[in-house]
Amino acid sequence: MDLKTNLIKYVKNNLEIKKCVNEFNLYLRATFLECYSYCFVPHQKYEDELLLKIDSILDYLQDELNIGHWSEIPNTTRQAFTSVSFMKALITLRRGTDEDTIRSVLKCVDLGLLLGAPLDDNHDLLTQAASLLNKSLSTKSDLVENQRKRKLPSNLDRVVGKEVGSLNCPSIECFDKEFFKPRRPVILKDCISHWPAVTKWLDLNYLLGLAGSRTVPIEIGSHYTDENWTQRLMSLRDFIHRHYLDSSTVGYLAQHNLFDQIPELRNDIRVPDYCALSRQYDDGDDEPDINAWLGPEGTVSPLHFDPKDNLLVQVYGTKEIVLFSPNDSEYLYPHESNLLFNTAQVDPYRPDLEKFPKYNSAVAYKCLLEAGEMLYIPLRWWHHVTALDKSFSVSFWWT
Ligand SMILES: O=C(O)CCC(=O)C(=O)O
Repeated sequence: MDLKTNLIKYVKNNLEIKKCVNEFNLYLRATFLECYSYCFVPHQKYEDELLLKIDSILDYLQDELNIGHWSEIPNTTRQAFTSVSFMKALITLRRGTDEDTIRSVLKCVDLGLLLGAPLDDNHDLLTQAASLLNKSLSTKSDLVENQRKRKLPSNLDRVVGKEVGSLNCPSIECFDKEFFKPRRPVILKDCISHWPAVTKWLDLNYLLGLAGSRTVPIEIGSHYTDENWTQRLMSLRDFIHRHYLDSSTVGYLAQHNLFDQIPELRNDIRVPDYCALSRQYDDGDDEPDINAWLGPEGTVSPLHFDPKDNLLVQVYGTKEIVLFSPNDSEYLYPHESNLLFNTAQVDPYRPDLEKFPKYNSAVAYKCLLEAGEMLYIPLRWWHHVTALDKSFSVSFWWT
């Protein structure tokens, strides 16, 4: 059976794909319906013309997605992007199924996953489509050497502060009483030895085989407050070759929910039991927000805080981390802009005391987070994170 027929088999309710027509003006509506009927009731071959048309709909939607803050974009617009990306995949596959075409279709499906939103009745449509397309690509050209030798020296002794304590896999009750309730950071050891990721992810060829052709967002530049910092979409393979194995231009796959995008990788990790604890009375059982952080030595996440409790798990590599309590916020000089209100102006490694004199009153906590360990970062605690070598971390934000 051909790829297109297989993709169509994932559609549980094809009327839902059409529902997004309400998003469009008369002209786009007619264009959409033409493409739709071609996908589901194919008659003649005129893919090139239809591809131009479907691209015009995607361009229109992309403009809509770029207006205003991401959180204010209606879900229906994002769902429309999902439907149209899927249709573009179907139309493109009518042209042929050589490797280059499949790669371009996979890119289109990944953009649908990154910018769109799951449909209600066809929730896994794009995830399943991406997985099928990925499997049909050969991976023989991928083999790379797993070089992880280079390690930067730690600069933690530049920061005057207290060491964060550590415990070997404490009980949930102990963690709750000693750390979660009082909101105290701690390193938890020996909690992830059962994760398949601990061994599997050390082999880059495993990651490349599973996800080398998948499109992921990469932060380029030393850190997100830097002037030259930018974000780019690229295949995981290109990221690994250009910014990970060769780290002359630092690139960071940072704070990305890779595990919803590529569920095969989700099978390699487990949600820590500590995430069952809740500060809320009603819904303590939501899945945490799970994010991947993959990068070479030298990635820096500047001093910032997040609104949720966090377990930052170090699958491999070492990170050095400096933390401050929320009580010290005024000594850290948060940026005044709305966008960076949770990011400090002070750099704890090089504090400019003339500009930021109150920093002298801040109390720093610091630690090295090694492979196999997780750091509990209580909500609103400030943290500054530097990777000393090639590193893969997974963060679990919850409550
Ligand atoms: O590992 C990093 O670079 C930053 C992690 C982080 O900021 C987080 O998990 O909230």
